Amino acid sequence: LQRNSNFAKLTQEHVKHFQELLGSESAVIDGLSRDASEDIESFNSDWMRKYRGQTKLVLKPQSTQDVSSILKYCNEQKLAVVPQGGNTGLVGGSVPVFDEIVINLQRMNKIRSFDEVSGILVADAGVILEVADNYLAEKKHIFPLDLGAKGSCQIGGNVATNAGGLRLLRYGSLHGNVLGIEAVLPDGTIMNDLSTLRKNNTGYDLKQLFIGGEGTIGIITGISIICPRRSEAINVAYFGLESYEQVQKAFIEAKNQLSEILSAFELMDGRSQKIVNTVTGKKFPLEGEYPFYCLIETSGSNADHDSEKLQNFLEHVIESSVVSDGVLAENKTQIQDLWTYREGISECLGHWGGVYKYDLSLPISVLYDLVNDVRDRLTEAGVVGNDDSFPAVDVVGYGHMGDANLHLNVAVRRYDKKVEKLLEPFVYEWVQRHNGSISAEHGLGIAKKAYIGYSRDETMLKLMKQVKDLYDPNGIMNPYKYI
Ligand code: FAD
Ligand code: 2HG
Ligand code: ZN
Repeated sequence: LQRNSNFAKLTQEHVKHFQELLGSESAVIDGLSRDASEDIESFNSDWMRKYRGQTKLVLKPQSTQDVSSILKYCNEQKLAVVPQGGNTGLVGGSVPVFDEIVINLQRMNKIRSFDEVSGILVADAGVILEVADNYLAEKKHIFPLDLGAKGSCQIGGNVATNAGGLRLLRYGSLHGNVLGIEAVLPDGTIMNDLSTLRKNNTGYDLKQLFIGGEGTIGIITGISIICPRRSEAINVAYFGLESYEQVQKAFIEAKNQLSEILSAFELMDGRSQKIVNTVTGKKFPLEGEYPFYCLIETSGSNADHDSEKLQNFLEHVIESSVVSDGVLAENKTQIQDLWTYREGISECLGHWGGVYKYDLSLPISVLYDLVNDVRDRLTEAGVVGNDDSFPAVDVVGYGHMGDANLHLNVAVRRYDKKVEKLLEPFVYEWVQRHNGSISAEHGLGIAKKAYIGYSRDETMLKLMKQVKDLYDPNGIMNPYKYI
């Protein structure tokens, strides 16, 4: 990959312009004049520390108008930019590849309005997901998205990646929940589609292009989103199972018996739980060890009714030998503790140095076969094992079972060409053969750029390129990424 020479290189004059434009000097993290390389490092490298750019400038606009002025100037000057939220993305989309200017939304962090009757929240894109959810909790509502990175990711970043997360099976995707978007196009045009209408059939629904667009056609500055009532009663159960067959049976039973109160059905294989146990030193929630575990959450309005339902469900699945053992959280602390066994996996996997990550949609019946096939493949090739001489530590599978979304992760001690060659294109071909998607919820960024063809045909790619060219004719918006 080479730097596109059509893009201008940052000069003192540009920096001076931005300093004047944004007022306070602090809006510019590192101009050419100051050596603040330490400061800038965290904006240049991603959460996994896998991708690293070399920007010399981070801009932190405080208003939609700021974003508009910045982009207008960048477009005129042919300065390439990268929109950045909480920088928790897992496909290298939020950091520069070369010297693109980072436009970080962290200062655009105001809740604009909340309507208690409709449950519609309007907020700046830079509001941190957990902050938005805490605000909504006070109003007895819930943000219809939750994920492990909630303490750092921003709602604008969530929308830009069309994040799925832990409760999609209950609340649905952002494509349905986001009602409006305010975004700035590369030429500085403000697209005000910040509708708070639930229904609005007036032509093309252009905001959908920004949902999951990964910052390639504009910068989202505000969103309006419909938020459900927060459930009074939350219950969590964690259980161990002997096979993936049993996991599928448990899922059918959960839908059958817990139906409208089911809010999460998550899958963790035994190896992923072993890794959480090894890295954190936390003891397993259950006595014995099992090849598979599931975490079920229910959210409803009647605590007694819900616990009874869950209790009955657990008794039933244990009696019918679908589930081997299970535990029910008895209070908030235990609920949170059980969730750490699921939410903590990602971070723990990074413990040895690196991770090859695959975020896949697959038909549920074959979902775990891929993990077995990949593990066999790496084992046969002699690259996975317990001591330092092996590049790979383990192959694990976990994910959002309720959405048929598998996270296949290969934890490694070092990134290794041999391991990489064994994994790719093998994984992508496997997914294509089973009519899956190479990205269920993380997006493509730079990590999956070369593989989009496994999930989209030539016609689709051509149409996407046409959209990109229409919105961003100079190509300044998050270049070198998937499009
Ligand atoms: P960033 O990482 O900053 O950016 C992501 C992409 O969006 C980039 O391409 C960037 O250019 C673009 N972007 C960011 N803000 C804007 C904006 N305002 N306008 C236009 N483009 C923008 N993802 C899931 O889907 N489900 C999960 O369960 C999940 N769990 C995670 C758990 C952990 C521990 C971690 C580290 C990540 C997880 N992720 C998950 C991935 C990540 O958190 C999400 O993709 C999240 O939505 C990214 O938000 P962000 O603000 O950090 O965006
Ligand atoms: C999750 O569900 C996230 O925990 C992260 O989507 C998955 O790290 C991963 O591969
Ligand atoms: Zn996930």
